[in-house]
Amino acid sequence: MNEYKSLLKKGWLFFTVAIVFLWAKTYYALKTAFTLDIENNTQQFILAITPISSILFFLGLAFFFSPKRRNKAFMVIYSLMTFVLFANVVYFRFFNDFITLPVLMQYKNFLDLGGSAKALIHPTDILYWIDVVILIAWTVRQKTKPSMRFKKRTVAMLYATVLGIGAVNLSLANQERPELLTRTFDRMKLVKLLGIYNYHIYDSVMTANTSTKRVFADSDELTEVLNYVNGQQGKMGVQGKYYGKAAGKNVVLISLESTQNFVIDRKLHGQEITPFLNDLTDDSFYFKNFYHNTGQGKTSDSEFLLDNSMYGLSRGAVFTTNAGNEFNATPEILKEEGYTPVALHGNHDTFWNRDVMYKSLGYDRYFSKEEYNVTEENSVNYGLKDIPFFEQSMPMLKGLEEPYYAKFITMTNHYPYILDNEKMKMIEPAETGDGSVDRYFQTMRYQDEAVKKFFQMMKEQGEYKDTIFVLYGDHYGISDNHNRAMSEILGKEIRPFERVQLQKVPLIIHIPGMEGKEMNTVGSQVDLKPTILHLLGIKEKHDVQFGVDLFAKEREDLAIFRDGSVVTDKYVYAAKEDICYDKSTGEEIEDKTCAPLKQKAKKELELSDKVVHGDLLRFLEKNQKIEGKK
Ligand code: GP9
Ligand code: MN
Repeated sequence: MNEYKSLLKKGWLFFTVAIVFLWAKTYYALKTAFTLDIENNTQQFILAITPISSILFFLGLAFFFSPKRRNKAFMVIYSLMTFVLFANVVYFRFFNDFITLPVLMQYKNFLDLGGSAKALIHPTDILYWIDVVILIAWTVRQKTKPSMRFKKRTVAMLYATVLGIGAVNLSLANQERPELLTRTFDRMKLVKLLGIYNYHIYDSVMTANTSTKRVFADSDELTEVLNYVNGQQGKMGVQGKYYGKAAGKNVVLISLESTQNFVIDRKLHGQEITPFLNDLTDDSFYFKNFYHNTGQGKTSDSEFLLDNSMYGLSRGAVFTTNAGNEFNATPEILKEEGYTPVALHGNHDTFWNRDVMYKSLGYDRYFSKEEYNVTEENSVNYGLKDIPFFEQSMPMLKGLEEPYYAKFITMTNHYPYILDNEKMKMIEPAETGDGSVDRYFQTMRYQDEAVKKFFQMMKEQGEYKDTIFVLYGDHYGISDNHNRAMSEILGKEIRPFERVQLQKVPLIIHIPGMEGKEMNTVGSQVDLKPTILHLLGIKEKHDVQFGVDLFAKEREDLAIFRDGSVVTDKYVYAAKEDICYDKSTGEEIEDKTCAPLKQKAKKELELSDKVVHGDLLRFLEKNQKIEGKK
């Protein structure tokens, strides 16, 4: 009994209980909140030991504080670790991904999240915080007694244990996944094999690393990039069949929020989900094998791809991490050709750092929430509903000097897919029992109606026939976390093969007066810039772009995803699982068939990242671009 008392006195019991609490909830989160896909016993073992070393390491830091402050320091560290865990749990529910430091820098966005964030927090989440309350109460009660007092030797032993467990963890992880630390795009594996806390240490090191890249970058690196983009497929000289066919016309871009291609021509309860878009595809170029290449930057990534023909980053959003870079974006190029480039969107101008980034991209004006009349009734979720958004945009469009390049970004079809008014619900929800999936069809149907109205108004305003319309889905709306409901909707099992192809988003290029055509070409958002510029008859100078005009005859059928997955006309390579499929049969085939594709994706993504991290286009400005213009 005395021994027990002395342990209690020295704070051993408190320390041990805290470790067990934190370990238990971390392990619980790793097992239940994240889909980590544990393949064998070693991985299971890693998962169990992986939180221990980091928990001991961080909580142990409290011993470097004076005994008086120790309890407080201990609880601050404990709460911070709980917060990190909890934030990841909530983030994962929607993004199916882990938080990175650059994502945290976008905190301004999170403040705006409102309804989306609330929908992601469950009542049972209180379990993640109960232990914090218990431990704080315990330290308060203990106030008069000495706090954790361990001998120096004990603390040293504690850290030796941290090192020991850490080393075992790392060597097992390396066995499971060679090159784990260099394959940065695979956050899922990092968390699975290193644990959530160690993952964040790794992520911080990576962030520091990339920030130094700009400082050390030089123009030789740009030469390497130019050699690649000029060389591959001889793309610089390739002119599509429709080159110059829309010269001098206005360009209207419509970013369709969370719109995946599977909704096109699909019926629910015997009703079309997107009746207007379905009709529009008949007299447009409809690309039905078109993919998004977005990463954590979501809509902003799709905008970046659209205007620059470069990839977003593997972590964070270029819009927030590199808004000060030099770019050679479509708005800037078109402005030189006499166009008025503008963006229109019913959310705050700071969201995704758009106010800053649009200037870097060369937009003349950004009509944001501040310019619209946004009321309680005409807004839902993030901001202005799509129909009033288009309605109120019409006079703004009218006031622009022609030709214009106008990017409309819709928003109502955004997670958690809410319509607050019965009149907006033009189709019954689906009945899978998964709320997000079920409501998705209703907001989608509403978005379709909004686009239909917009086309009508363009006709009424007399602007329709002088304009070309480019409509594209910005990124997925239904993440892998909803595979059960999605397989019910699609009537088939969702394997990596299907999951990759579900990343198709519609691309509809409508040129009034021109006949429609269904296009089988495999392409992605990175191809939009050259496609649009070629339609307008504008030839690239010395430009860094990774995409190819979708109408170019010799173009390779290719879509490279941000995570390294690849789709061609023949193969589907799922990077996450490292599986190669035959596209026509859906059967798994030998790895080596996909090896060159995998290599190419790696190379292309690396080069694109190099340009962004090193801000390499600033060198282009000085040498090649000027030379090219002469
Ligand atoms: C917000 C809208 C949605 O302005 O673009 O952003 P997302 O969450 O889809 O990236
Ligand atoms: Mn979006």
